[in-house]
Amino acid sequence: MHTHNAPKTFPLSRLSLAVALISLTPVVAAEGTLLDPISVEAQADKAPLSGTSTLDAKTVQQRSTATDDTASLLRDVPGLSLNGAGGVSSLPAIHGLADDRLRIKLDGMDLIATCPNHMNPPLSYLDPSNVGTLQVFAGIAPVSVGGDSIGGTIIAETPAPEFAASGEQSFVRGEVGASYRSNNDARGANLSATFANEIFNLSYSGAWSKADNYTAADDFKTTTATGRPGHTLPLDEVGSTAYETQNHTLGLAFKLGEDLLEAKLGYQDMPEQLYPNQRMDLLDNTQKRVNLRWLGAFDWGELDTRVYHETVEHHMNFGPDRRFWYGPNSQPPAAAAVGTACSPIGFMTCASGMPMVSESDTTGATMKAEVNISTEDVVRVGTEFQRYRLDDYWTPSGGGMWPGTFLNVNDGKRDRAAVFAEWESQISPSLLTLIGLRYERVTMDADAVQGYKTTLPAPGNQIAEAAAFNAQDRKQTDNNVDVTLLASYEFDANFDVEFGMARKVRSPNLYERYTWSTWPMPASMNNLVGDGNGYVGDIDLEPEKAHTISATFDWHAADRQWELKATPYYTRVSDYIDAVRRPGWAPNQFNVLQFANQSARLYGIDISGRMPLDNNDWGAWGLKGLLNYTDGKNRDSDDDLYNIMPLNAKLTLTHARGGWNNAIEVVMVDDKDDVSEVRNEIDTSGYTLVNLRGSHSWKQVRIDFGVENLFDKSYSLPTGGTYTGQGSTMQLNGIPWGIAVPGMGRSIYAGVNMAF
Ligand SMILES: [Cu+2]
Repeated sequence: MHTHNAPKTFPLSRLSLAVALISLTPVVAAEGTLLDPISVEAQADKAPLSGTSTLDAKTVQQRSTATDDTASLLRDVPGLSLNGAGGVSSLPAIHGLADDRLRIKLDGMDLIATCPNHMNPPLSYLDPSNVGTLQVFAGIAPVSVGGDSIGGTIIAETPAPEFAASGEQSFVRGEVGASYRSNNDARGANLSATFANEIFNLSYSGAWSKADNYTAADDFKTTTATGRPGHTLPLDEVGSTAYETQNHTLGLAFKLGEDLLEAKLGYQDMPEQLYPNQRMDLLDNTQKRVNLRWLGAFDWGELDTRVYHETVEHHMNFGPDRRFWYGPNSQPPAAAAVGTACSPIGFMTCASGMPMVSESDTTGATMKAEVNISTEDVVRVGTEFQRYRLDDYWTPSGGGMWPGTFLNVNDGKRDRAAVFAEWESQISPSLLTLIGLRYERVTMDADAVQGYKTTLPAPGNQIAEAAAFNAQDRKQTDNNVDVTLLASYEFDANFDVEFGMARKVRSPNLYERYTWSTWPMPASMNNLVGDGNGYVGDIDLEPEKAHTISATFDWHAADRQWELKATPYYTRVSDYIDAVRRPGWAPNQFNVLQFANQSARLYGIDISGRMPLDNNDWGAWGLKGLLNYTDGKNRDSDDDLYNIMPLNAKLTLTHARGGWNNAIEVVMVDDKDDVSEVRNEIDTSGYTLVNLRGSHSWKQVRIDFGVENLFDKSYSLPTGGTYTGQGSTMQLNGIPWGIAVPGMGRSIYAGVNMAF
């Protein structure tokens, strides 16, 4: 296989603190077999230093059958956890920092979630079956892969274009696959096809998936998991967790000597993604993107140039579980369409719906040069531009939400311009250093707003608050400077240390600065974290500034047959954007909160290791382990930070023999009792889950199967937010408070992939 792309365009393989690289596309190797991804092996010998960890690709391949949520493929990365959201949109958190605090790039594009609940984060546009590589900088991300973020970086790429080897014939290749998961009746199908000769590559990949609501474990029935007495959903069914989505990518690439010219078109049509921890459901998301790239090779190094454009149209309203709430034994009328007005009938109450629209337009350009100054020194310089426009508006419906259109963010503007330089130096055979500097200017603005009503009387003080917002100067310019210092030292063949320190800055997003209404109904529509509260923005928010120190201690066999890594870290964030109370705040209920700059600190440690156990007649046996601990505090209020994953560990027994790759996983999570008081975050109990995974590969076919949550253990998601998936969600406290989102009960999955 010829990949022009993978390791070459990613220059930091020699040094990068706590990098995990996952390569999970079942790429078709030259012989036409479904082998392990080539780039993992290529990466392994290019990653001699300790902090670079490469996940076992087979494990992750198996996982891609078990999920439609690409972020969940990262579950085994040390230091990473997932904040629950919709079924295909969970938000990765690295060392306690999530969402916009991380830099997440998809094929080099910095995509922005266009939704007041961030329902469409970057990884939701990538189907697991179309992932080429996923790279995680869990420690300190170099300035060349960071920017406008204070935590780690995730770099997701679709498969790199392949070309026929010199003198060889053109080829057509592809793969088709299907999967099924029992718990939520999730069905998926994927297809990819490539035609290529020596200089030209045309590729298509598409995937579709659909799932019903999932169910919690059996014994949840006795505790009324979903907390709505009389509701006709079975008591173990977790409301508002169904989804359906399809993603398509069309690629064209030309290999011109050592240069690569690439065009990728992406399209997503997501008709439905319901949300168990938001008050609204995604009822349509359409994304279109164009991405052009030129990768040029020169005597002095290489130049990577990219321009991209993306449009998103995002619609929310009530999905089926919110639209009606029932008396005993009632059923929803078949004819009731979402969005139409209706009135109470008998026991049944019917919500009139609330249409919400978010539209955005993103244009970006990046240029990055890697210059080989000498055999020991590499310099990377680059520049990035991004222009983002957002309209967020809610057309009239009933219940006080009329007669006009509510402008939540009106012509929001967020523009970034950045330059960076970094110098990587092999000072001695055992010492490698990297220093980087980045300057970024973020300019933001928004136009005047109005509520549903512009004449008195109007609910929620909307007229006065709109007037106050409109009277303010709304333009903001932030000048952000990032600095990173990294060093790696190889003590001997069995022990390496990497050390890093960084200053990183993130400007607020448009929802944090420009949402303006304290009326509980609109405020509760603006919620980026899934805790059920309402949020109000502040134009004068300052950018978050994080100072981090981190190290990785890496003990290993000379050939890495076994290894043990520990990464402790400490981050202090000034002007951390947290929430503070507003008048009327009370415990044990949902509240309207105000975004505010606070001081925060996070620290913790990740420990990971693996070792071979035995190689006998039954196959090769091994053990892998992972432990994560994070503690986060607001230093101003002494409150705990929201959505910090409690102490957790995972032990995996692995087995390989012939085409077989199998695993038994034990996932252990501690009680969550360090919770955010201001957000009335919910405690969750500890739990242990067991998963079984199996896989067999033949020459052209691979099957994956397994059981997740084998013992059907009932548990609540520690970072899944608050359950708001049913009922009268328009009233801030019209739904019961204090229920965490239940985790999925036992699920059996199976999938097949066939190469042609
Ligand atoms: Cu949304």
